[in-house]
Amino acid sequence: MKTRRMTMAQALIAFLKQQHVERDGREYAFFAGVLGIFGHGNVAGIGQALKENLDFPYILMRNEQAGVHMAAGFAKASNRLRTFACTSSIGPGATNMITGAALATINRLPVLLLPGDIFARRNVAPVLQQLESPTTQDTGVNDCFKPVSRYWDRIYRPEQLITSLPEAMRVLTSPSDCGAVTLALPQDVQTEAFDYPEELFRKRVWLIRRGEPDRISLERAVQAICAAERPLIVCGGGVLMSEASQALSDFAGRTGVPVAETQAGKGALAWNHAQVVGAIGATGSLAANRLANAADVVIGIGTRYSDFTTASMTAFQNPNVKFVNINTAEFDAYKVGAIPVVADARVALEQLGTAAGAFKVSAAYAAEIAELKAKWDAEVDRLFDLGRESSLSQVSKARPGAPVGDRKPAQSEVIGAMWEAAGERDVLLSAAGSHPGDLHKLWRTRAPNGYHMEYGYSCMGYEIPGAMGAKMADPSREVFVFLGDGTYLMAPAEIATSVQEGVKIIIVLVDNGGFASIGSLSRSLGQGGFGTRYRLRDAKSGQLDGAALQVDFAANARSLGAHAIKAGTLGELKKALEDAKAMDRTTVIVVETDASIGVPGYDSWWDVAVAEVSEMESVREARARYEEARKRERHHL
Ligand SMILES: Cc1ncc(C[n+]2csc(CCOP(=O)(O)OP(=O)(O)O)c2C)c(N)n1
Ligand SMILES: [Mg+2]
Repeated sequence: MKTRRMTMAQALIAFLKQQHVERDGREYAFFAGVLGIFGHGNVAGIGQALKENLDFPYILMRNEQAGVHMAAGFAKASNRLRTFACTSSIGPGATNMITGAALATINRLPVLLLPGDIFARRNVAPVLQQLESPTTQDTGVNDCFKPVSRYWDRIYRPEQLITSLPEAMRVLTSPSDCGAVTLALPQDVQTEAFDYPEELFRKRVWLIRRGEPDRISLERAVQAICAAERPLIVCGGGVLMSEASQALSDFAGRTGVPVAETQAGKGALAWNHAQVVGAIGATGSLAANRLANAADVVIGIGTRYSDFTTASMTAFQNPNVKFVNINTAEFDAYKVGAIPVVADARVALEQLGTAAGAFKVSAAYAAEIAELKAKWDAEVDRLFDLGRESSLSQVSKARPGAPVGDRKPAQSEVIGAMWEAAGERDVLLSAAGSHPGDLHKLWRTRAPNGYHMEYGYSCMGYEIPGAMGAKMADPSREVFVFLGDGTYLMAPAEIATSVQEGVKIIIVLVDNGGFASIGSLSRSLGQGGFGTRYRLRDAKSGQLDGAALQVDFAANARSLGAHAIKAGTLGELKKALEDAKAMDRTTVIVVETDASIGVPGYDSWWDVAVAEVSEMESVREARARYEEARKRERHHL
């Protein structure tokens, strides 16, 4: 057997460079490089190996968590056909990646994490940053990755790579099991040499399978659909990951079945496709939620049925509702008591289309869908421009403000301005705050992957590195980031990384003086927004109810190397967006909004439990409303 003598870290990098995936006859290099931060736990091992492999890009991040977010954003925008590996030192550098690991696993995105680990040799323990245990020497902080990883291993001996790496690749390229893969790398073992078989470093192409449905399951699904009077498709992220937009468009177009979108599935079809009725669930459109309420057969495609999608199990009220689930993951296919079709979305939709033959929804149902869609489109027009009279509105009483030139814009108007500025293939990206709900309702996605919302973990801090990942996945698309002031203050640092790498993103930073999202949630729970506003601690009250905390966001962004623009009105915002498009580096537009003008809910509900007993009258009232609303929650068995 031909062998090559290398350190464990050198072998690992040499292996990663050779991994490719293949789908539909196209091949992709699976790893675009390594992201991370060096410390004593990886500089001598992985760091040395990377220095020897300068053709394999290494990107220095500001925070290890952001490295994982960037890898996840890149993987999501690449429909899981590509990703990055992430390296960290031991201890805090490693645990910084745990949040990123959870995000990737929850969103079913492949990321490879390579945290440094304590000495396998042990004679010098405890090393700097080592967690000691009086009960075992076989535990450390990297064990915390276990529940958030789809595959976890610790490489105690250099030859263990030979059996571990193929397992890691199997999971990373699995359409059903992918998520974070963690290989904990003891810092001494990274530097140890071994005679690795040459075969380990051959070019390897992993096929991304398009699983075929089981014949009987498909027959039963077709039977259920063809017997339906009010069918509804719930389009989840799996549709995008499978690149099944055309198949879905054909199926929906031919049968007339309306398509409601989850956060992850939004944009698989363009907003103006005749069957698209918009967002479903807690942050859903009136059209989708009305149709869901009465649907008799729900066809869930590539969806996890999160509580936002099911409006905490209240979205589907037809007593006879049945579910058909198309999913690559058996785990998701069996949810809500569905007829499970365990298969790739594109393949299943094509076969379903053929088997369903001439099935078409009734003329009455088609007319109802068209009417609801038209009403919803008018409502979005209204919310995009509250300055215009709201006569178009059939459904909401949100007040239009004063003339738009004189006042701070509402958040929905900021969304409208961004939508107007964005081109056909551009990307809107966000993750946490009040805007994911508003964007889910209002953004009019024009092209697949044009709407990039991380809403599995809804993680503040994903946005900037996630956007860098999306931009790197397709530099021809402009990436617009919608960012709250809260999120900005939590994690602005990767702006410096975007400048370092020349990866331009446009950040619209909405300054609304704190947490509009959790603030309004708190008020709805009777808690008056406590602890959600950015205010000075008042000397008299001892509470955070003093004057507004002043933060110069534009100066802050500028200090990190970004171009920054302040926009006071909607007109200034529109101008700033045009300027940002013309810029060649990351641009931050700071806009203050009027948080009192929100986007209403549309026949929706989200279960957030309210205190069962309280001294506060407002909380007792909220609890009574809560108990009433919960009565609509259903089991689907
Ligand atoms: C890392 C993390 N911590 C806490 C939360 C809970 N959370 C959700 S939205 C939010 C407030 C976000 O504030 P901001 O970015 O200003 O957006 P706004 O709510 O004002 O729209 C918080 C704290 C979260 N999603 N992620
Ligand atoms: Mg805010």
